[in-house]
Amino acid sequence: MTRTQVAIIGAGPSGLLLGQLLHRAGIDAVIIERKSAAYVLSRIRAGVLEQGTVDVLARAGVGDRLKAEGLVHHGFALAFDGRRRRIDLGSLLGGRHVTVYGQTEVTRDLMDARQAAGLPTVYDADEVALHDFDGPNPRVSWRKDGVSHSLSCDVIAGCDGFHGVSRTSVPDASIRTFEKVYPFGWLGILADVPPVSHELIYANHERGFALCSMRSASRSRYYVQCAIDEKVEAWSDQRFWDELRLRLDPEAAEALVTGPSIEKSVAPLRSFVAEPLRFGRLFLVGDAAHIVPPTGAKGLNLAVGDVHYLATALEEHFTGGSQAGIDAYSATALARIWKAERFSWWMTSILHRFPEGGEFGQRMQIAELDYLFSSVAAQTALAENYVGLPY
Ligand code: FAS
Ligand code: PHB
Repeated sequence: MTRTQVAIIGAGPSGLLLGQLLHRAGIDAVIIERKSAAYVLSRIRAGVLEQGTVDVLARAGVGDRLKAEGLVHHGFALAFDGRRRRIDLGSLLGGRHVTVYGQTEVTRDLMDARQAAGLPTVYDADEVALHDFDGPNPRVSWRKDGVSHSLSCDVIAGCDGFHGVSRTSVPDASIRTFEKVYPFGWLGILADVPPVSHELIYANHERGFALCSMRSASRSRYYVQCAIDEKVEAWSDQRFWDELRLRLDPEAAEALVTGPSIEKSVAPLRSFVAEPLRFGRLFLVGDAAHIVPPTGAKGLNLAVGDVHYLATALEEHFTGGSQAGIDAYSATALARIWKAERFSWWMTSILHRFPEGGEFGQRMQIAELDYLFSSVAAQTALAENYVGLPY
């Protein structure tokens, strides 16, 4: 294996989905992944899929299990001031909705499809490096089991996440980054207990933000806002359940079913965008290009949007000889990315405790939430961003 059309760096959702769409368009691609497949599957991340994401996964031929097992949600709740109010996505948006289906399952479906098609994926690749992507003969090299490898290609897709090698391979003078680091993190728990509610609950509480989510009718995913330097070791399951219960409205606190954690972790929150997303034959995709605080459930969905744009552009290029799509990729993707960055920042700003914001800041949050539930226009704006803006 010394040449392919597209070298994809990273076998997370972005890389696997791009590989799947390119395969269905008859375009050869090789995925080079730093970790093992088991490690990639062990990461617990996103849970809410936009309708656009569901449609792209169906187009990629990996939508069957999602259709059978995904939970369609027509609304979600915002809890504040001791009360819980519902955002009725269905009535606000004429039936549009979101689907709850864990990123782990999306990744598993994509891995299974790639394996079934016998497509080349290199796992446990060390020292992955990108070469000559500013010219006509880009190349990717890596080492595996002590052997050096080199792969020539026409295009490199940097799908290797925030800590990957692709973005950092771009000369500093050629890239601009925009970043906001939030003064807190999320402590998340996964447990085989029934969810406290049939829909998600986002809670603004004086002790801090909390989120009640799920993966199925028998597996729940909960988060509480925590200190930016919080250590997961300091949180027994019992301490987590006690803190979560304190942040829920009385009905939810009463209904909460607790149990042993399957996974427990702390995630930092940041907003981040790199511009542009194209450097000669290198294209940045997903978390390699941008990060959002998970409050708006946009991270995975934004990655799918990037993949949709790039796969369409590469198909036009390789099968039709057109440059238009790849020339427009960066501007087209960034227009949608920045709108999702705004929404994720806004959801984070109205739901979390910001100590430095003081009493006035907290009153602004309550005013924002009160206005939201006094205005159909405001609720519709929230709803259309939550279910996903058009591609
Ligand atoms: P990923 O980071 O998923 O995948 C990148 C892949 O590249 C990884 O497999 C990595 O091992 C590999 N890689 C890295 N460096 C490499 C190198 N040098 N060479 C080869 N391979 C390399 N989004 C939500 O919508 N909701 C959430 O609740 C949510 N929670 C999150 C919690 C955490 C802790 C994190 C980190 C992210 C969370 N996200 C959430 C966002 C997340 O779901 C991402 O948007 C999604 O994983 C993006 O997918 P990728 O772009 O494929 O990046
Ligand atoms: C999740 O289920 O992990 C989840 C759901 C919605 C969010 C963030 C995370 O906004």
